[in-house]
Parts: sequence; structure tokens; C-alpha cells
Amino acid sequence: MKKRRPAEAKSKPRARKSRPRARRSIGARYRGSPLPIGEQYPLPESELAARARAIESLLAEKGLVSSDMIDQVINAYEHDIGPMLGAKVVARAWIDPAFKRRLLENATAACAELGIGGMQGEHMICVENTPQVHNVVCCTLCSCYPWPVLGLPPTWYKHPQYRARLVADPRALLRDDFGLAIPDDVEVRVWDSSSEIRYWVLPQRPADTEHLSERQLAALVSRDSMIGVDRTRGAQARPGGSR
Ligand SMILES: [Co+2]
Repeated sequence: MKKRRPAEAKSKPRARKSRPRARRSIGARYRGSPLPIGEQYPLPESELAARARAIESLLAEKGLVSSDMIDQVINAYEHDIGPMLGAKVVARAWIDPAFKRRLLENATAACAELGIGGMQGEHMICVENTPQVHNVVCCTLCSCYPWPVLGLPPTWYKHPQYRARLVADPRALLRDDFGLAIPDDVEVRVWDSSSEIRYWVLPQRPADTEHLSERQLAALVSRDSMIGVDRTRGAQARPGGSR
């Protein structure tokens, strides 16, 4: 618990020089998710693919990985591990107050109760959204992310712009890039994940969902709401989010 350090960015960003700032919105056009990365930070997909291939063949050549192993990992993260697991945990927490307490106390242990856990999730902390507090997660250093509950991070999560701007002015980033306006009377807390501690968000349960089953509730929980760049909005939520 001692390690929790919310960073509320209260001060406005310093006045910029008169040169108009290019509008570089991460997701405005997509409202709530992905990054038009190719458009604004051109790094051709082919270049990334070539780099990945080069690294893969080097690792294989040195006998550090086999292509079977890589296929298995890809397969696991494409089919078995992803935000649907985090959504399952959230839905359980919504219906079971004792489980929710355990989740907020020790997310790794609580997830293990549901058979969820594994690499990059050895020390997870789940932070709760309330009517007074909105939490949002990043990794300012690189892209640390709770894989067992959310799968692999979306492209924009790894982007320097997201990482830098979220800590500098979280309200502006959420508003401009994700279309998420946080009311002034709601505190915004930014959590900086690291390779040691990985944060994720327990979103608020949407209103009028008392009649839903645990499974139906889980279907309302989006990946983005567990990162904190979106709210869970009842039927409007897109399970799993998009890339
Ligand atoms: Co990182």
C-alpha cells in the first residue's frame, strides 16, 4: 500500500510559445480508442515487422527461442489471454463485495482465485473508480501492463505521446484524445506502472445493471475502461475494446 502514489496533475501546462501547436490527437477520430499512429508518427508497419523478424531470427539463431514457442505465445495472447479475463474479475468484484475487498487489497492473489495470473502480472494493483475519483494508468518508462488481465497493450499505450501527456495533463489527454470528459469535481489519479508493479482500474458499475448476470456484466467491461481511458457505459461498452 505504501507504494501507491497517485499523481494528480493540478497545475496547468506552462504557456507555450505563440507558434500554434499542431493538433495531435491520439484517438479523437476514433472516440475511445486507437491511435492513428501511421498518420501522425509515421513509422511504416513494414519497418516494425522487419525489425521484429530480425530480432526473432537472431534469438532463434542463438537458440534462445524456438519458432514453436513464439507461435504458442502469440496464440495464447490472441485467443486465451486478454481483456475478457480482466472483465471477468471486474464483474465478480461488482457482485461480490468480499471479493472486491480482496481484489483491492491484493489484485494478484484475488485474480489467482479465479485462475487468472502469469507473467507480467506478478504484482498487480487494482485501483477503484468511484464517483469522486477517476483512475488512469500508463507506463511512463516503456509499456508495462498487466498482461494476465488485459492481454498485450494497445499500440497507443506504448506511444511516447500518451505516456508523456497523461502525466502532464491527464484531463486534457482524456478529453482530447479519448473523448472522455472528467468533471472538475472528480479527482484524476494517474498511476505509473513499472516492471515491478502493474496497475489497472476497477471501473464503476454502470447504473441499472442490477438485473444482469455476472456473465452479462463482464460483457460490459471494456479494455479501455480498465486502463482508465474510457468509462464502462452500460450497453454502449464494447467488450474488449479495439486496438
Ligand atoms: Co514499462
